[in-house]
Amino acid sequence: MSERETANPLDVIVIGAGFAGLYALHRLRGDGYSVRVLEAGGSIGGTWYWNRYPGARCDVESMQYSYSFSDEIQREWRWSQRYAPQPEILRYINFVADKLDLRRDIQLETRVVAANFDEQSRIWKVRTEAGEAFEAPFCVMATGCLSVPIVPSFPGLESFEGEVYRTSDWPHEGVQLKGKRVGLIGTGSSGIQVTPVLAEQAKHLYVFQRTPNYSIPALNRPIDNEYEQDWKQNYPERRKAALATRNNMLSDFGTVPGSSVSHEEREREFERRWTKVGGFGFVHAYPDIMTDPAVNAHASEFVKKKIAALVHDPEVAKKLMPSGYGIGGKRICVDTAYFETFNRKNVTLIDVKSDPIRSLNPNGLSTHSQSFELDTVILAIGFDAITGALLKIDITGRNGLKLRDRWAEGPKTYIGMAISGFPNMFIVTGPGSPSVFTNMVTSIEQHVDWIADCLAHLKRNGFSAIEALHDAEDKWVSHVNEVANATLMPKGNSWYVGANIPGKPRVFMPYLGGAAVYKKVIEEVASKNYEGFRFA
Ligand code: NA7
Repeated sequence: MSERETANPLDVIVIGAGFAGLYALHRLRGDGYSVRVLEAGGSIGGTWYWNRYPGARCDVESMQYSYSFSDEIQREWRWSQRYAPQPEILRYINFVADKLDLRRDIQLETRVVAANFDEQSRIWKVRTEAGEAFEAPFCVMATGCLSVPIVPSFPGLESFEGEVYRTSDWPHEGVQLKGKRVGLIGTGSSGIQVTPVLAEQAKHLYVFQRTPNYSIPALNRPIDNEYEQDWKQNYPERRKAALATRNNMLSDFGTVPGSSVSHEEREREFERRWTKVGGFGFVHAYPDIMTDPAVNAHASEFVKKKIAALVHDPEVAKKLMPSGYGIGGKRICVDTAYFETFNRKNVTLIDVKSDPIRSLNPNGLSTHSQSFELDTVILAIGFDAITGALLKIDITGRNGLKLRDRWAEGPKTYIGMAISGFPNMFIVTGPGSPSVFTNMVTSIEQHVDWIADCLAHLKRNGFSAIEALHDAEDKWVSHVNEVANATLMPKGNSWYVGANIPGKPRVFMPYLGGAAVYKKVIEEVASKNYEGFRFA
């Protein structure tokens, strides 16, 4: 037991100090609990602490991708761009932490490796990599949806004599690429963001692409005073309105089904959104874009046509065009001059689907039919998404039940926040919640507030434990699957279904019913005395 804990018994252990953990600390401390946040990183910020590769940027607009709980904070902070770059988001997070005096309850460089629920005492016992122990009746998992990078398994990687970097763990001091031959592996969101910046710095950039992605121009721009003031003056109403949308964010959502308008009209609308709206706003054109195959196919073809127009070499353009899945089948990317970058003389695209990577060697990388001499290899190969961080911790619930066994066939939660057999443990934006399909910051606030209200309910009623019921969980999981299967989204080999991790059960993990519907569901659960839970 840590000294600190002996001196001051904890009520809640929060694991993770990203957006979720920080707000959990603020809210729960404010409610009078003694809280300790344990964070693996050397500083706070979670996703925005680790993913500091050049070009890293949020795909949700800055004025919305920020905490809403404090009007003072949202008025005081000034965003510079429509889509904030990573350093600015990290500065914002640190600003909030200082303003709310959060740091005194956060322990950094503390990786949690195990959490056991002691049934007798109804206490979670948490152990860290360094062997420290913490105890508290409640545990909040604020461990993030994209926080466990995939460990590369390229044969010969260790023999490579150049430098190897991961976008998900970029050196704080930056990387010098001038004059270097750089190989980038991975063309997901991270690869697509980093490519144009690497191309400007490197002597030559080789992009090793396995699956092409649908990417929409961000149309990023500086925030002008008028736009900022408009938001700031209308923040309360806009935040409220955002909660009534399917993504917890305001966007130019089309309401007329794409299937009910002509091909020409859709074409005009896609064009308008591509050139004037940008980013996710492109797919917000029609409510049936992810459900109607014809509308989805039209949007997909439109993007491919744009790629053909942007990329001068038709062979390269063809390689960059997704095939075999429609837009949304994998996470849609948002870029700044990604496709155009392949017009540069110092950039080469290599299709490693048709010619897979065989190995790395001291001087570079070999595919089955070619060899590339490289000075630097950059890995942007993705994450063990949504469940990775939870399963990395050895979590044991009642009766010695291991979460790893419980979820062997895929994650099961009740309303994305609780797991049957694991009392008093809450997940922030867990599997079975809308999570990555929403403005994460808003969803985080919503979850933390729900959890705090739930703890208040326990206190009021003199309960010491709460646990999701097996039946309620089963019903929720069936509902999550049913809703996902009514869309085209589970069809792609995406990290949404765990397809990027060999052997991971293929389950569509986020809830696709929409954030507004989900809000009603969780509010109703609470209003019905936490229906679907049992208390002790
Ligand atoms: P992603 O989106 O999972 O992308 C990973 C990329 O790496 C993707 O193009 C993969 O190809 C590729 N990859 C992974 N393993 C290999 C191997 N072995 N060989 C070649 N290529 C490989 O991760 P990101 O970090 O870009 O983005 C994650 C999320 O962060 C993003 O969606 C946003 O929400 C923010 P594949 O598609 O599997 O064929």
